[in-house]
Amino acid sequence: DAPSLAVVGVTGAVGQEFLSVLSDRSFPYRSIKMLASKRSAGKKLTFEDNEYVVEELTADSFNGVNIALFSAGGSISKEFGPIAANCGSVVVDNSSAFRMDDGVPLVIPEVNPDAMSHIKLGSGKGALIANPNCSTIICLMAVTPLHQRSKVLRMVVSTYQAASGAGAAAMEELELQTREVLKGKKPTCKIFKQQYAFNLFSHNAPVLSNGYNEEEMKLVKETRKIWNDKDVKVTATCIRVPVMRAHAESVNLQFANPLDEDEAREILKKAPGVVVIDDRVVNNFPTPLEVSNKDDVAVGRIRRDVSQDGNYGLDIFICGDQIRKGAALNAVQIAEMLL
Ligand code: 2RA
Repeated sequence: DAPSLAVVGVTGAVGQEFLSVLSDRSFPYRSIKMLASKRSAGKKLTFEDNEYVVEELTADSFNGVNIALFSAGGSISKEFGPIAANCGSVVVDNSSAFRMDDGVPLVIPEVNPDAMSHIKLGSGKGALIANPNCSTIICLMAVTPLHQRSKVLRMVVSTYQAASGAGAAAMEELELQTREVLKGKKPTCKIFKQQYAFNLFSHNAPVLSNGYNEEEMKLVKETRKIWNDKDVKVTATCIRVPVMRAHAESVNLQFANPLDEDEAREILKKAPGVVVIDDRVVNNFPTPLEVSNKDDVAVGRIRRDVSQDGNYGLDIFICGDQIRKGAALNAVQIAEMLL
């Protein structure tokens, strides 16, 4: 029979998108618990014509829960993910807390479904499954089908990341700043220390001793884990841009064997969860607005890398909705694989 669900962090941007995706995809459930911090407990919300009261997340929240979707930050996942798993729940965690842990599958259903094939609902045994970082999901949705045809030796990624990746408050601040700047007023800078409207800046994640920020190293490490390829060379530069909810990524690829652009385009046209927007004549290529609130990742600017010999290199440009496929949709698709 249908599983009992829990949504942890239900009042956040991704938590709300979990509910939208569950409903859009008619995900079957026997019951659903809306969980959030003490601050949000008591709030009422309507889901599929039923009214729910948000409950405070506690160690007792997971009794009888079969699948728990988490998106409440790494510290909440670290504290309550194992508690839920020990209660027998299968946890799908959108935070970075467990992504690189051995034994925790890091899954994009269209890319590496086998990584979680050993996890079964109803076995009574709980489990942790990690949702990859949004920029990793969006990138690998397009690159993996190419990698499966001709092994990628090196990938260079430049990201243009939306406000939504920093949460609903960042989206609100981007809008507020835009209005303020247009009125000639000093922009309110609470979420980011600098002006965001009409500006862009290096991603706000902490910078590590090697000069990369955590967001860039997620792309490097998660790609190697998802592809189960510890040798693939990946480098990344992640930038925050004044766009609401969809990331854009420029990707340069070096292959072990030749892969020409026409073949690449045909592969991508057939790739699950991918749409090709690549019309040079009218200069029509993926944009964040075009993919916002949609499931598919869009790819274009597919061209041979002229800096490499023959057909050993390709450049492509990818856009994907950060809240949807970059987080909530991917997590719900993982949950669907448990049914
Ligand atoms: C960002 N990837 O866009 C992060 C969100 N998880 O900032």
